[in-house]
Amino acid sequence: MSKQDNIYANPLGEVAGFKFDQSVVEVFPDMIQRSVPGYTTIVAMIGTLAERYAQAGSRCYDLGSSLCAATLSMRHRIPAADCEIIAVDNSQAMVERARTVLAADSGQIPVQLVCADIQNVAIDNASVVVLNFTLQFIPVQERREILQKICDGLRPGGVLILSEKVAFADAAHQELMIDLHHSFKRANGYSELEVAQKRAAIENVLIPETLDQHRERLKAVGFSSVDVWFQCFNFASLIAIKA
Ligand code: GEK
Repeated sequence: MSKQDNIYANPLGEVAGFKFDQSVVEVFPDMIQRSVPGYTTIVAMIGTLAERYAQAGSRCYDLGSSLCAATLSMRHRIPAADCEIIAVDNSQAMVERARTVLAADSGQIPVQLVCADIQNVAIDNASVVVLNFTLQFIPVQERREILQKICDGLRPGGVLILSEKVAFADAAHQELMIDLHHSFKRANGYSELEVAQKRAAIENVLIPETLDQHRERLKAVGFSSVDVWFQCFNFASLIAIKA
């Protein structure tokens, strides 16, 4: 069981920008579960999607793997022979903890865990690539290059699963979704202070884009079919298929 996330429970004079450091690693499963509507379902369905799309003799990538939740979901559902999973995260603290998570798992598919920036990792011979709430932390102007590299590194018939916090062009709808997300967090035990301080910490670190922006860019880099397969409030997951 992961410890409860109390990082923003007490008033902080100045709220620093959010970082995936040791204190976050300690509470990460609790934090993401109580903060991202649909997280458990999305992780489980990444296994279901990988079961369908992983090709024999190919690689599956989990980019921004944190504690390898999506990696393990894929590892236990992929029936294709001779697959390998590459899990990448640039937080040393996350990677160290993920190593112990993987060591305790009995799955048979080999997993390569790499501490690196996803911007510096080659994508090659891929059939499934997962960006589960990771692209949102990359500067907006650098996102296209990563998506281009992913599309180029996928085999025909391969897929990218892209989960993101999203924004809405309509101001009233945007406000409603943010409000409902905060209600979700309060229902999960976060106080007003925790919600407000986390919001300040994440403001310049996590930059959401609209679903249209995601769709257009995914099409522009070469994906033939792009659409949403899951959404709850301002959290969505898209599947992009390479023909
Ligand atoms: C899950 N996918 O549980 N390169 C590599 N890793 C990065 C980078 C980067 N440039 N930027 C951020 N990260 C996971 C959840 S969490 C989402 C993903 C969240 C890593 C960062 O260190 C963190 O572990 C992860 O991306 C984002 O299915 O906390 O909202």
